[in-house]
Amino acid sequence: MQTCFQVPCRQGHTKCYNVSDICSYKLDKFHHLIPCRTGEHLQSCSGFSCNAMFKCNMSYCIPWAYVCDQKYDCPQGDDEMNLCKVNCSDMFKCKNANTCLHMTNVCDNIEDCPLGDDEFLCILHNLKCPINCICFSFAIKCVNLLAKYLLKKLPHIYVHISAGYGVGINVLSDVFHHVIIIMMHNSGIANICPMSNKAVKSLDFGENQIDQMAIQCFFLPHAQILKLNQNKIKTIHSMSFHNLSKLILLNLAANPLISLPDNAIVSLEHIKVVNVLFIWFTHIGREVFSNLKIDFVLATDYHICCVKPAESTCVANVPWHYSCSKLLPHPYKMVLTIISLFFMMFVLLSILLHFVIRKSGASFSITIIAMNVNELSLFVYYLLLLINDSIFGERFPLQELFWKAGVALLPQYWYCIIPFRCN
Ligand SMILES: [Ca+2]
Ligand SMILES: [Ca+2]
Repeated sequence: MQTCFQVPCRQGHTKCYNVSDICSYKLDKFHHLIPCRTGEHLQSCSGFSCNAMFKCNMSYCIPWAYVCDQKYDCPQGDDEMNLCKVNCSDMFKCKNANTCLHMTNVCDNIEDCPLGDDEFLCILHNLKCPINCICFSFAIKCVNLLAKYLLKKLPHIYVHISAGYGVGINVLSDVFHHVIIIMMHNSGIANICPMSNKAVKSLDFGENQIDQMAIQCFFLPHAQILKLNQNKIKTIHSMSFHNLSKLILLNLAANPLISLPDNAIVSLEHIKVVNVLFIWFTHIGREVFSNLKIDFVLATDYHICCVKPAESTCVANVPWHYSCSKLLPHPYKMVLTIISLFFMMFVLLSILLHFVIRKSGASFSITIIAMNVNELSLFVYYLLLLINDSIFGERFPLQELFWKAGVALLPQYWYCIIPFRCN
């Protein structure tokens, strides 16, 4: 059993306090009173004088940090009373504190306020807003900006540039080091690779002329939103979206993309929303979303909904008659095959019987045989579907367009187009 060498909080208890803790009010990180949780060390303090602490009226002592912190610490609340109504007349009042600073302490490169707010806006002091831009505090918005007006580093954290002339992606590394939100849509940008910035969280490069997504294009370790919609991107490489580990939203809508390979976005471990609206893919990798916890897939082409994770929402609805697994949906395949076989046998038998017990003229024979051959051709058509189904198997939904355009369908195509039989 632990022996108490100091003053025990309660008689017979092991919890103790030092003599220096007497009448000293302190809270731990859970806002519990220490060292004696029930305050035995704060009794009989009315006549106690405080050493470098604030003395509550007729009571214990509290650290100065607890004074005017908008929480009542003294028994009568005098730590949050009159002395907190400080009015710094002709002086600078610090945020969340009762400190008044002389104006010579403001913007002197020394943080005098507890939160450093006396130095916060000084970086904008004497800063000239570039021509064709509007500046407000740390925000800058430019229209028809010429690159020659961006010659020095600027401290803005919100940057909106539209229709810039000669203003390339290099502004991120050369000018706006501290940018957190950058909007450069419709700025005539043709190339964004390589792009590096450690601060930026949201990037909008929509409606530009970007056509290439190079390997290892980005180094944006804090980026959460990346908009590349309405560009001219045709191909995404397997490592195009590396070093975007915090990305939550990727917008690729309305790009002339045709392929989304297996490893296109798997490195985006925090991705929640993928926007591929107005893109019609000819190839989608079955594993394109593997191990990703996507919430929303925004798509126009419903084929991508066939590979989304089960728990995520896909905006394009898969048509009711369409199977996400095979060309011939499993429950109907056997029934269709049996019916087709039955009709084939029936038709063959009908032709055979007609030859065996023929009683009518030649024209009637031709009509009967032609009708039966026509019926037989439908069975051949179904047979071709069955063969293709076994060739593509589970991959069919992702290769439907390839199938429609490829040799696999050619026999069916000619088979359909000659007698105008198929839709
Ligand atoms: Ca307080
Ligand atoms: Ca200062």
